[in-house]
Amino acid sequence: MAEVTIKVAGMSCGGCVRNVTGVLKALPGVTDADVSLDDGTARVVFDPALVTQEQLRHAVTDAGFDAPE
Ligand code: 9UX
Repeated sequence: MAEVTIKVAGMSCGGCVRNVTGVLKALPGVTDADVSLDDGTARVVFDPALVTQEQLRHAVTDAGFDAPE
C-alpha cells in the first residue's frame, strides 16, 4: 500500500468532505481516505497497482472540486 496526501480545494462544509471521501473510497484500490476541510487535503491509502495518484486527483475534480498539484 502507498499513502499520499493530495490537495483538495473548494470544499466548504462537511457535506463536501463526505462527498470527496466517498468518491475516493469508491475507486478500486483505495482502502482509506481521510479528508480535512480545515487543511484542504485528502490523505489516501491506496494500492498503486490498481489506482494512480492522477486518478485520485481526477476523481476529486470529477466531483466538482479542485485538486491542485
Ligand atoms: Mo456543503 Mo459542499 O452545503 O459540495 S456539501 S458546500
